[in-house]
Amino acid sequence: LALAVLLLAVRPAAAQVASASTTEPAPFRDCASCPELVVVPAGAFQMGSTETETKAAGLAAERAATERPQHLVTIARGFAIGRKEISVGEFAVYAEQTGFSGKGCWGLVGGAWQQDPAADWRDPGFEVTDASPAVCLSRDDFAGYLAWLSKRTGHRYRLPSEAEWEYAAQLGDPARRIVATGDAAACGALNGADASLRAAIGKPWPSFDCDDGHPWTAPIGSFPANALGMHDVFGNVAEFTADCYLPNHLGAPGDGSVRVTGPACAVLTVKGGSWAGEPAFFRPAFRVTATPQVRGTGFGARVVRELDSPETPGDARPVAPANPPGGGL
Ligand SMILES: [Ca+2]
Repeated sequence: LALAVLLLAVRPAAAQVASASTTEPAPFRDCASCPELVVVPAGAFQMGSTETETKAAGLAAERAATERPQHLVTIARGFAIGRKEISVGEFAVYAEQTGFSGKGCWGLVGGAWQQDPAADWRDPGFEVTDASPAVCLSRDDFAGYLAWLSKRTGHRYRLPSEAEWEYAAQLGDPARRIVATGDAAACGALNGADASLRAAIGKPWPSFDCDDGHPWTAPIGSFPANALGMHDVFGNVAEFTADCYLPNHLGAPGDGSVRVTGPACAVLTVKGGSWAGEPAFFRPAFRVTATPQVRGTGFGARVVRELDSPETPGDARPVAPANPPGGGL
């Protein structure tokens, strides 16, 4: 009887916690070498930034204008998103099975971005392991990986729309902790441009005044997860979205769908800032551009996997702790 009373007393509180978006859900995945996923519930948010936010961040006025106007976006259907950025180990399974090859990559050398025709995702110009985020891959390269993953699992994998990415970034950091992160705390929160990068390139660079231990990419998941269980949303690698880039949010869709300008995008929107990103970049609303074919050491991606029903992962398996991502089939 005492136990029953206790359960009755506890149940309402537990239900409340489970329904709160800040509860970190259990990750799942569709196969042992597939990316780990977390669920992003349906909801609505204000996309873009306010003048107060960009002024406080010290963002240049012309960049700030790209984040406006702020507008309401309703995400009617929940989706699953990568718990971490796509890793070298995960991409290697695809590359081995399909014979993928692609060389040539933009890297930061001595404080300037330079194209290295010999660099690729296995050898981007700094040391990487299976646990590193996959870089030196274009949006088109990742599209091939996502199509292969969809065929292999029977689920629809794709890049997030810009709105989906920004929604997950906001929902994962409801207190805007990252936005408020200053020089002292930044190096424990994310892999951005820092003292170790300045030392590695031997040149001044806009950066945090602290050392996060990673001049280039950090192994995925090295920094704390957000409230949705996602790691490295800000920093590490900037992430491709499916959206064609437009210079501001005028006329942007209100339903979270992909923004398109024609049959193919000339330029895409990239989100999140990278290891080379300066402090003002690490905000949900920040956006930069890339062409669909460009490969760079600061560009990577995170998967979206559509849910079979609005909030359930379907037949996916929970993640076994002894089975790390990219650890083989
Ligand atoms: Ca860093």
